[in-house]
Amino acid sequence: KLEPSVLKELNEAFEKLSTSDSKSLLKKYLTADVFKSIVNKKTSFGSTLLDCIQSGVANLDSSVGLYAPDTEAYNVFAELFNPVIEEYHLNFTKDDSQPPVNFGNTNCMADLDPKGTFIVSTRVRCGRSLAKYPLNPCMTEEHYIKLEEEVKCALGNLTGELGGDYLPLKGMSKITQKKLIDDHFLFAEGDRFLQAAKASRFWPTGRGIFLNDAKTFVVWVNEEDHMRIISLQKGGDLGQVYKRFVKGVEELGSQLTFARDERLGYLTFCPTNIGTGIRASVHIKVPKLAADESVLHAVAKKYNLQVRGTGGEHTSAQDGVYDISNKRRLGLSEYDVVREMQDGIMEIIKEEKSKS
Ligand code: ADP
Ligand code: CIR
Repeated sequence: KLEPSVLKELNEAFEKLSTSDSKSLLKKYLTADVFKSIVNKKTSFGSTLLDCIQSGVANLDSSVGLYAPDTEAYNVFAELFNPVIEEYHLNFTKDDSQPPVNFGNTNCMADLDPKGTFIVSTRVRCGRSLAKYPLNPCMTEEHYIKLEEEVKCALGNLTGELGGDYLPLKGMSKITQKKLIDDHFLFAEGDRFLQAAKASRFWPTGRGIFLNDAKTFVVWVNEEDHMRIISLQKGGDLGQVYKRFVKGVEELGSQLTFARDERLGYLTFCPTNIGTGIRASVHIKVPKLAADESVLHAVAKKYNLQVRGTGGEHTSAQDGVYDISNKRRLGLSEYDVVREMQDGIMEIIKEEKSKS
């Protein structure tokens, strides 16, 4: 049932990947046996294995290299997704299940740096898909337009601290766009990993950003995921950031139905974002630990944290500012995910202070 041309491309892709020196999880887990067992499968959306792996094959420097072209792909291509998920989310096995949603007591998150010595800013975001729309590679131009309209309407109902304006990317001046990116509010453009995954079709149609008046609550529409819900502010007060985040997610969740799987939790385009969808990060300066970046990475790993550059994923640090966040988002509750980041950052600050 697979078109011969797709099968040919898949065989070539597998050959390219397996003879490469790619360090991606895709290469590690797409063994000859797994390939053989899933190469002919298709989801009811018509997605093939090629749709899952094409980004990692085109970009051999991918760390993961795998995307879910539709929510069914997690199941249909489970033999590949499961081991990738297990390693990325630090031991979430195929027999494990995401616990029920639990944001916990929002008063329990702290100010991680009350004197403002280390932390420049704090951000908590989650990825969400809307259950009634397909994911990026299966979306039509009309889907993008309708989804944007629906989310815009929900955002328009936010009031008080969360109230603000939606700015579509279409028609936005390059100057405004660049400023929003430089200020860390807006997603970047032209991500080659997403482009190769067919996630950037019809760009900029349907894409945009919502900002509350204080610019502390942000929602991205139709970038990598249907929605990214974000709370951020200067300094290290994770307590304030988390409270606002939970409020925003709950208010939007009362108006929109998010795609959720019983075992895998919230479903997103990238398998690294499933479960809670949460990445809680600080922009932090730890010059002593970062004197040798491999030391910083090793310390972060000890606390289940991930280090990124100042401009986000696949960027480098500017002026010694690193983005450090929780790595896993699946297998533990929302509260525990953010606690993992809080506890780890406190330890990192302790280690920085103790270095002479
Ligand atoms: P995501 O967080 O959505 O997975 P990125 O890693 O690309 O995606 O980051 C998106 C944007 O968020 C980038 O501009 C990045 O600099 C910004 N960002 C991440 N963490 C923080 C933070 N703690 N404070 C300010 N900006 C941040
Ligand atoms: C990659 O594989 O490098 C890209 N597709 C992005 C993967 C997401 N990375 C992450 O650590 N969350």
